[in-house]
Amino acid sequence: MTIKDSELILNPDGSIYHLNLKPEHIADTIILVGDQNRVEKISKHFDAVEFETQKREFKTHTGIYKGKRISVVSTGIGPDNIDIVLNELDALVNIDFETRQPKEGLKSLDIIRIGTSGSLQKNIPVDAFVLSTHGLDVNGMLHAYQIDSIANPEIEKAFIHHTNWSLNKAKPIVIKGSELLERKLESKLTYKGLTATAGGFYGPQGRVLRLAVQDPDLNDKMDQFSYEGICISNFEMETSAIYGLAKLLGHNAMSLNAIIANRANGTFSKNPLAAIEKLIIYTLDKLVVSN
Ligand code: R1P
Repeated sequence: MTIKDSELILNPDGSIYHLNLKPEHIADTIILVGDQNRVEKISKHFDAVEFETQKREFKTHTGIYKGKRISVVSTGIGPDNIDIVLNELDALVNIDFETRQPKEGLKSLDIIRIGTSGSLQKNIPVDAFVLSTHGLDVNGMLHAYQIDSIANPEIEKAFIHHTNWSLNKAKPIVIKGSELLERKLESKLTYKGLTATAGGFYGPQGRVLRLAVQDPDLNDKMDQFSYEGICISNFEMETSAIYGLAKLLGHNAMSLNAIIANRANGTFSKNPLAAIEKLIIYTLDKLVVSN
């Protein structure tokens, strides 16, 4: 089946619509960051940067770190942007742009998010690193896809029951990250847990400025939720969307977040930039260790 011009949109130079990339521009290992200014904070550690581009919030640097080819791509904020980034990265490796058809023998990318996040647990302090064993999707973007094969109905049911989840909101979905990448990236420095992914920063994550939220107790209930020893470690805006689309498309994904706020005790990191820098160096060095 040929994919129509309106569905797979290419720029006049043959690059993909939003990311502005051609297939040869990306490595098989991709680091995703939210903030476009974080891209050079990673690529400054590279031995060499071979390619750079930016369109809107989507900035890419591809280069070599200690002999390994890596691309760093900024996603901007939120699950809607992840829909664009994951679909376009997959198209770059798994769709032939000439014939506009999926390639035979699909390629799997390693996709690692280096993000910032708020902890929901008192015992996960600011400046800690969290590795997300699962994404807990509470934003709904993934419901546009056929997701039965990636869902975890038992944990989802337990979460819906525990929080008395409103039927007016998107049904929560739990998606597991890549066990392969989890083993590669974990250490005694990484706290582990379920990472909740919201579709907004304020109300959707229970922050009240001037507007009342639908369930003011939701963060406390999330903090107390536990399923067979798995707790909800943190709240951010990308992980579950990355895990869901990566799994559906056949890629490996893992999310690491520097905790810059502790929502349970109301504290904020004194030096968030230093916490992120530490996580960047930690992740780069873990990625180049051979298994
Ligand atoms: C909100 O301020 C943004 O910061 C977090 C959230 O997930 C959201 O994208 O991550 P990044 O620092 O990676 O963007």
